[in-house]
Formats: sequence, structure tokens, C-alpha cells
Amino acid sequence: MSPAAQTETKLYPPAADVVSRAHVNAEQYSEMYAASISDPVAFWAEQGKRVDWIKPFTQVKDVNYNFGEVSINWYADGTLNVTANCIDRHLATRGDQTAIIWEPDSPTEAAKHITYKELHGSVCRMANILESLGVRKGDRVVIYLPMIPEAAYAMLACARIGAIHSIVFAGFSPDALAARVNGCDAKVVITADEAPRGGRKTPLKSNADAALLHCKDSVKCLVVKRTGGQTTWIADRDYDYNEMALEASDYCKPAEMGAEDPLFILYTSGSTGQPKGVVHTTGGYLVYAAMTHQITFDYHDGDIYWCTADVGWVTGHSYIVYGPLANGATTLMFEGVPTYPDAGRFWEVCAKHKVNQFYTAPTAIRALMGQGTSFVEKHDLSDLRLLGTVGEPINPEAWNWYNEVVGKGRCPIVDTWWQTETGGHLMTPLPGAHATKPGSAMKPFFGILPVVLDPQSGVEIEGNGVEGVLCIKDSWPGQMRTVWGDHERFQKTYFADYKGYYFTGDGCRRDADGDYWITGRVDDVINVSGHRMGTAEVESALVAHAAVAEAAVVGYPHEIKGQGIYCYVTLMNDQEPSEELRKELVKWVRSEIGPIASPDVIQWAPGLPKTRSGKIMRRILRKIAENDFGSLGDTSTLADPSVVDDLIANRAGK
Ligand code: 6R9
Repeated sequence: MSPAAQTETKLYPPAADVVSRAHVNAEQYSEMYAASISDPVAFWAEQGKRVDWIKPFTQVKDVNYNFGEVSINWYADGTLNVTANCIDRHLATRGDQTAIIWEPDSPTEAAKHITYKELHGSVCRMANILESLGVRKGDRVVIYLPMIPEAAYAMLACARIGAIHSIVFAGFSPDALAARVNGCDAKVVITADEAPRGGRKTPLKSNADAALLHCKDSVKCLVVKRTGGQTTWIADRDYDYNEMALEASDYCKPAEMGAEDPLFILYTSGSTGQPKGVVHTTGGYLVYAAMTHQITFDYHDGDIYWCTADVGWVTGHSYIVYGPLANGATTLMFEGVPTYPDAGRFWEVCAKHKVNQFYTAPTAIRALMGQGTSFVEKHDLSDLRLLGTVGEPINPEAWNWYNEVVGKGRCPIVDTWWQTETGGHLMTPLPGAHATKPGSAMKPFFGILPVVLDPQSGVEIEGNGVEGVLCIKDSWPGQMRTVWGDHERFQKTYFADYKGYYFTGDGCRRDADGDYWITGRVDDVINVSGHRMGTAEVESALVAHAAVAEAAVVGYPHEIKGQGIYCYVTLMNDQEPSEELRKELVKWVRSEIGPIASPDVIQWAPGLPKTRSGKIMRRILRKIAENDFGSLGDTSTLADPSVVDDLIANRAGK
């Protein structure tokens, strides 16, 4: 993010019609925010009523942020079922309303409109199928599906019977899938024959076959028909969803779950080691997802809402499925990509389905911006009322284009900052309450107390016009509860560096007006097209190749992707660098992790800059990748400073 991006101060106040329709205006925000901070228990007890409880809670909040004894509980003695809230409670009033609009990859294939009644039947059938495969309360189910309605059915079917789902993005490789199946000891993997995307097909079932070779024999595979493409079939392991659905009952009783029973696990990248399984639980998560969905997007009954994320990411969990459905919304699910068949697809879909709220990632906006305005202008976007972004900082150029070309200057933009760990938005302007600034996440959501800490001392920096690391002072109901199977790692990652706070891993600036700007990760996590990746993951994939002795990976500014993946690779003694080997390593990383981890740059490095104790000095590698040689800082502690000269002289693409 360029420094200019953070000094942009032009204010875009909300228009009068936006304010008058909004659930929350400026005055209400101030009042409610103050109340949420001064008496969180009363505030969240009230918000807890958004959800129908089987047994109402009497306890609201029980949280301990002390390192060594971290424990987070919300509504702990209440019981509920997520699908009773996302489906059953709507049946009497909106059974025939569309719950999910499904838009397929190809515009020539028909869209589907699935009503709440139909959703109920399909979810119950899938729940009964899972039970017939032996899945019980607390068991884990891995979902590896394209963006098809069955992905939502599968999530909700798990929630119906109290099973815990773990979705693996369909772009991940068999190895990544196997690691996640084994990581949570899943009983069943739900997949499809193939995943069409951008006119191409990913062979999901064969990927699952390859993954399952590395999993327990007892893992079953439920296969949804998407394309009808040929798949191999292993008797007594593979089950045909479409055939079983014909026989399955369309009623399944919702399981009574404790508020703190896990709802799902979602693997995400950290700065060290393998991805960790973020655990979200049932009651608090649903309250928070529903509340943020309604208020941030100013969702009203009858609106058509579209979030372009994949359900493989947290955004798809909270803002395609759980939040919208809890609110009885019509949520659009899109199987394709923004540029297929051309760069007008998003706008064509908005016009076709009369979308009111549209939520996407800066990387998509930047890519489409590069294609010019004609693709937008062809389509009638007069139903759009609000635009949202998520996943990475948005640069003012992209913000302005989104505002002017897509929103015609009349749609507020909500730049929502949050994380897999947070379950829902933590900072965002609210459309009827706040003026916006291009690139700023502006204000904390209700109940959220952001603090800016000095990175070295860990002391809170008071006042405005300050910068540091971003921590959150107290808990909120949507917060993750633990790392699956590793509570120690949970505490170490989020509560060890800055005692008494939740550490976000992001840096931030509070400007002169007290508004927040996220400046990017302060750890070894990079953000490539809004996808989070640990540099350590890419490094371990590289060194798993026989030709590679050592590798160091950093992010560098990339025009479209936000950050690109820059790899410094030291080869084994007997290996010669070549274009062929470079291509092979790129292919290798793609197959080890998935296409989203494709290295953008590989630089051959005879040596890496290390301290005398052997620690790679990433700061220096980052600077070289950024082409910023003037500010390498102190290199005197390096074991061999000449390494740096070589890396600069041979910087890739120079
Ligand atoms: C929801 C999601 C989380 C990381 C986060 C931050 C970055 C997300 C942002 C943003 C600036 C925004 N991030 N939203 N940075 N402005 N509006 O993206 O979750 O995949 O876990 O990524 O993404 O760095 O820490 P996740």
C-alpha cells in the first residue's frame, strides 16, 4: 500500500436517502457503540435475541484473555440449532421466498432459485444421508465442493445434526486436502465430479481420490454430480449423493446444540508451520454473523444480496451462508469468475438478478478496472444500493473506480476489515452512519475495542495520528475459540506477544480524525489476491523439491494481486539454474498447495542473508523484492554481508 493511500482524506458522507433507510444512523451508532463498550453484557444479551434459542441463555459472557488460561465463552448455557435459525424459523413467513439464487459458471446455463422451503428439504435430505453414512454429533465432515447449492446444503446439513464441517477450497491440491482431512480426523469427504470455473473444469473427485490415498481407509466419500464427468468409483467408499437424495427423507430433526459446541473448523495460514484449524462455535458466531450482515450491508427484507467470495473462505461462511440466511435474506451464490466469459460478468449478474448489495475483493476490482469502463456501462446497475470490499487494503484508485464507475457515486462503500479468526466484521464504516475515506476501514463495530500498540514495548498508544500494531482489547461473540486440537498454539499465536489483548497480526494507523487504516500484516503472512498465505508454507513446498537446498519467500507489491509471491531459492550443489527448472518449481508449488500459491518470481540465490545465529533476515529480502535498496537498514549482523550484494545485482526482473 503506497503511503499516499493513507493520507487520502477526502470524505464521502452518506446521502440523505441512505441515512433515512439505514438500520443505524450516526447518532444511533454513537449511542449503541458507547453502550456496547460500557456494558457489554447488557448489550450482547439484547443482541442474543436475534437468534431463536431452544433453551435461552442466562450467562452472556465468560472470557479470560490471560496467557496460559485463555478461554472464551458466550451464551454458554443456551442451546440452539443453527439451521432452525437459518431455515425453519423462516418457513411460516417466507417459505416461498428465494433463499439462494445460484448463478452457474456459464451464462448459458440456467440460474436456480431455491426457496426456503426447498432449502429445508434439501438440507434435511443431505443431513439424513450423512447420518446414514455414520456421521454423528461432533464428528467432522470435510467439504470439497464447487460453488454449487449443494455446498450450502452440506454446511447446513452438518449443522442440522451437530457435525462439524471443514471446508477446503476447491482450488486446493490433493495434498492440502489430505492434510485437512487428517488434521481433523474427518469421517466423510463431500465432493463433486468436477468443478467448472471460468470455462475450465477442475477434476475434484480425482483430486479427492488422490488425497484419500493418504487418509484412513474408513473415510467415506459422498459425491455430488455437477458436470456428469466420468469418475472412478470405489465400492463401499464412494456414495452417490444424487441417488441417495431420491430416497432420503426430507425431514430431519434439528439437533439441540450447546452455544459453545463447534460449528465449523476452517484452516487458515499463519506465520509459522502448517495452516491452523480455526474453530468457531454455534451461538455467538451466529449472533455476530447475523448482526453484522444486517447492519454493515444495511440489509432489508426483500433485498437481493450478493457476496462473490467462495465458501472455502470465511467470507463465504459468514456472508454467503450463515449471516444472510439467519436474516431470512436472498443470497446469491456464484460459481464462476469475474472475467468469464468476459470482464462484464459481475455486472451482467448484478443486472440480471437486480442485486442491491454487492460485496467483493479489491483484487477483483483492480482486475476489472484494468479492462476499462465499457464492460460496466453495458449493464443496468440501477438496483445497486451498497458496495462492499474485503480481504486486503483497497487502494484509492480502485476505491474511486468502484465508487464512480460501479456505484455511480450514489452507493456507500463499506470497507470491511476482519479475519477468519474474528468470524465477522470488526471494523467498517456503517452505510448510514459514517462518511467514508477511500482505503480506510474507519470505525469499530459494536463491542469492538481496537487498540494501537507500540510493537516493541506493547504499550497502548493513545490519541490520534498514531501507528502501530492492531490489537483488540476485549472479546466479541464471533471470535474464534481455539485452534483445533491445539489450544496451546491458539494462545501462543494470539495472546502471547501482547499480554491481555487479542493480537490481530495486522498493523494499523489511527488518523487525525480517529479513523482506522489497516496497513497490512506485520507477520510472515502475505495476502495474495485476498488469499492469506504463510510464507513458511510456500517455503516448505519449495524445499520439498529435490533440487532445492533452501528457500525464503516474501511478498512484494503487485498491481492486481495486492501482493505477489517472491521466492529466493538456493539450489543443491549439483543443480544448475535454468528456465526449465524455474517453470518446474512453479508447477511443483502449484501441485503441493494449489494454484493460488503459484510463485510470481523465483530468484536464484547462491546464499540467503542470515544472522550469525542462522536466522534469515526477511526484512532485507522484502526490501530487495520491493526494489527498495536504499533502505536495507543495518546489515552488520549478517554472517556474510556480500550475499546481499549478489541478491541486489541479480534481482529478478531488473
Ligand atoms: C475476511 C478475511 C485476514 C487478513 C487480515 C488483513 C486482511 C481483510 C481487510 C484487510 C485491509 C480490509 N484484510 N480485510 N486488510 N482492509 N478491509 O479476509 O479473512 O482470509 O483470514 O484474512 O486480510 O491483513 O488480517 P482472512
